[in-house]
Amino acid sequence: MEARPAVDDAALGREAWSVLDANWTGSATVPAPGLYPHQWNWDSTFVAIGLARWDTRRAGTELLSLLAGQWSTGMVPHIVFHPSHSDAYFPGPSVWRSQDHPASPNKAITSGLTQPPLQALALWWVWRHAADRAEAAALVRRLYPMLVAQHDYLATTRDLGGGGLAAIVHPWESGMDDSPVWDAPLGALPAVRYAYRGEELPDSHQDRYIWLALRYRDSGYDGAYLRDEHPFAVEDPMFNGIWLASCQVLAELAPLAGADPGPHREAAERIRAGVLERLWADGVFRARDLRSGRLSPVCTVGGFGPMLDPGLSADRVEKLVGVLESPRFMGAAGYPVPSCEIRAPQFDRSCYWRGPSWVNTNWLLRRALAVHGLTGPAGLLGAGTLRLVRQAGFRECFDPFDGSGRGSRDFSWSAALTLDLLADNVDA
Ligand code: 9WN
Repeated sequence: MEARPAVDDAALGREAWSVLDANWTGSATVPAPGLYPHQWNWDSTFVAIGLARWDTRRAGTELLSLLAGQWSTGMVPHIVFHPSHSDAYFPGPSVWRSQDHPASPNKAITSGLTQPPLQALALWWVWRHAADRAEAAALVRRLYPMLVAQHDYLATTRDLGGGGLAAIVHPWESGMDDSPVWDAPLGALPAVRYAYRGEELPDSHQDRYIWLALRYRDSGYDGAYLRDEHPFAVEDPMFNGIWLASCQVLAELAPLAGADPGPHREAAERIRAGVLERLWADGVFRARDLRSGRLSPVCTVGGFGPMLDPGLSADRVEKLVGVLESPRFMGAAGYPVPSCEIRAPQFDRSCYWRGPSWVNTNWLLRRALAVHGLTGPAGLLGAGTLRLVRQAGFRECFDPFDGSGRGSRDFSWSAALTLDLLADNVDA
């Protein structure tokens, strides 16, 4: 464990603000200095959640700048590029070539993939916690039609399995890039080589990531190609759990925008039926590979995503909480919540989404517990997360056994969500 002086809440909050200020471009917060110099979809959205109680205007600017990258199909891209750093991250604009696509926005350069649709939940969080109610209501009116378009895109173009769920077409769309859940679908791809930064690398997941992105780009980011030919299509429980929760809060926000909440409630019911019918197996939710028809054998933090649904039945919640608190996850770790079940052969305590704990998934699980009235476990999860950042700093992720920091330093969502957790309010 890295030595770091323990800090009190006020000092921790000040440190969080200084990270967010250093990573602020004037219209968005980049995930971390150096490694990630652009605006990422769910990173920015977690930042807006963290800012919600403290700065309505800046939270709104964060969401608006992300949605300035929205395509006319409704797709909200996973990266909005910062024009002056275009070569600083690979794959950059020259790989995605968004400007060549008629549906991409004129004023933003973006990737061609999306990430979990968390924006409606963030908007609701801002609206719910805003000190300035009028400003928040104006933000809701402005963003609502964009979020409706995003949800329509998922319901039409991404329901590749025909069961009411959205499929991701690349591991990057999950936000959990190297999760062992993608090992089987990636392993089923043909052996591919891509000269990464001029070097000929052995066949690796990185080659496959780029190969998949290029195939989709070369189809013209075409929906029919995704349905009929694209070799990676997975129904992920976290992506769909976030979508379900976003539909539910859009129903609450709709009247503020003068719209009918009914279609959002119906969408939530369809997704709930889909996750129960297609993703539930052996007491947890598992990702479904649409190309092989198989459910993932590995149980990961993503499997708790549908617990964000307040309508999930008490018996399923009880089973999920049993798994979460068991030695498969929190019961055998010193810190919450390992990203992969500890007993799985693929578990690796130090490798990104294959074992380490992350502040954003902890926040989502804390919220999931809170919506089911489980304030005790939710409070423990929040406190364990604060212990991580107090001891190791605002790192990208953390060793779940000893709490030491991994990946980037000064990571924005770790700082922003700390601000939310410091409010010490287990909120449903
Ligand atoms: C690819 C920015 C992003 C996060 C993801 C995380 C990582 C990118 C990468 O960084 O993904 O999108 O280069 O590996 O896995 O969750 O949004 O922080």
